[in-house]
Amino acid sequence: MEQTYAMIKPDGVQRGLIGEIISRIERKGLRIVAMRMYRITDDVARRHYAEHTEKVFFGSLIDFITSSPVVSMIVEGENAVSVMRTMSGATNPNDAAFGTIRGDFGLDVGRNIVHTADSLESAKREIAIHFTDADVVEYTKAEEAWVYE
Ligand code: IDP
Ligand code: MG
Repeated sequence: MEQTYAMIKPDGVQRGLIGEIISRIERKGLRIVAMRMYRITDDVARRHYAEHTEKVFFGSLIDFITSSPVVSMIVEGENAVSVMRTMSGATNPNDAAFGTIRGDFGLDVGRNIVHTADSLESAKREIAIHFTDADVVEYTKAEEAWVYE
């Protein structure tokens, strides 16, 4: 089982998409093992998006991600990292396929509703930024016998 990090960004929360997004994760058969709603601090935002420090959009990205609450999750399942990336869709919602979260709900690259870790290494780094070990709940879901062969 693999763990990935996912975040419903401020626009997803403000647009009332928390339930929709969590529902898609659940319907896929993935397991949420940690979840928290909070306002991201400037320091956490800068660490989360450290790879983009030099980008022209970095300032507006930090302002946006700290502007309103987010919902952070650790999602577990087979190939969870790539499955959650596929579920999110392309970074620019205008290029994202319909059926993906960004493709179905977004129109602007700066308001693309969700963040999902792009690799196992990023997932580990991001989980460590947003959660402690005590936040993680280990359990099995009865349906998993019907999700995995
Ligand atoms: P990702 O979220 O699909 O992994 P990244 O390239 O890691 O995409 O970019 C991080 C976030 O920065 C994006 O989700 C988007 O919100 C924002 N972003 C990326 N490129 C641009 C841009 O060209 N203009 C404005 N915002 C951008
Ligand atoms: Mg990224």
